[in-house]
Amino acid sequence: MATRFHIHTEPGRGTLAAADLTAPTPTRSRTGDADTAAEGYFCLPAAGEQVSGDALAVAAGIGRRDVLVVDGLGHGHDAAIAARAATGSFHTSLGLPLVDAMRSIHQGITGTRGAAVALLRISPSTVEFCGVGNVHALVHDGTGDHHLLSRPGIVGRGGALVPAVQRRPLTGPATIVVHTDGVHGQPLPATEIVPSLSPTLLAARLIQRHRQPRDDATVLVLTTGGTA
Ligand SMILES: [Mn+2]
Repeated sequence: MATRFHIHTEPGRGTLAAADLTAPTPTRSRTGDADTAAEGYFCLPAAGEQVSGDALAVAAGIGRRDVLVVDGLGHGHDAAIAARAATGSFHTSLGLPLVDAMRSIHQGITGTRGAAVALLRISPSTVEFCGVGNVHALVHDGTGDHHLLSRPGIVGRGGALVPAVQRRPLTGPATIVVHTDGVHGQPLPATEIVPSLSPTLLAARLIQRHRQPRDDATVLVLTTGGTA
């Protein structure tokens, strides 16, 4: 039996519906904002492909979530190998500052075709972002909409990487959207972020409206309760 059911309909645009099936004792109570910290995502392969060369991971720790969104160069099997290698390196570098975690992923996937990578560390009061290549992130909170900027480059290719971290304080509840360039080639316009939707429905709405079928497509939506 579903524990939550969400439905959203717009005239002429169809209906989105999602059912959540959750275990009786959610592990997310460890994050410190148990009632409002949630995630929803879609990760789809390019049209005609069996596997997606994008991947994502969310690791919940004490008072924070660590997030990876990776877009293996191109699409298909070899892109998926790069994305899987990045996911493995992400999990072994969870305790590190984001810049060091990015460098560790860079080393870990050298020899693959390379990837665009975004790392986020989200607590109720702050979001940190470290991105290299075309993965976009946007924070919507009470103060407005804020794009988080990636540096150009390819993780796993070439010499030393020079990643940088952007920090944003969060004032109250926030909705954070991270997406690869298979969902809108550019950063999504802030007007597309509808924070009243559940994370799963918002992710569904974004991928339904903005997916570019020739590429793998990933959108991840995270909500946070803030410090209030
Ligand atoms: Mn892509």
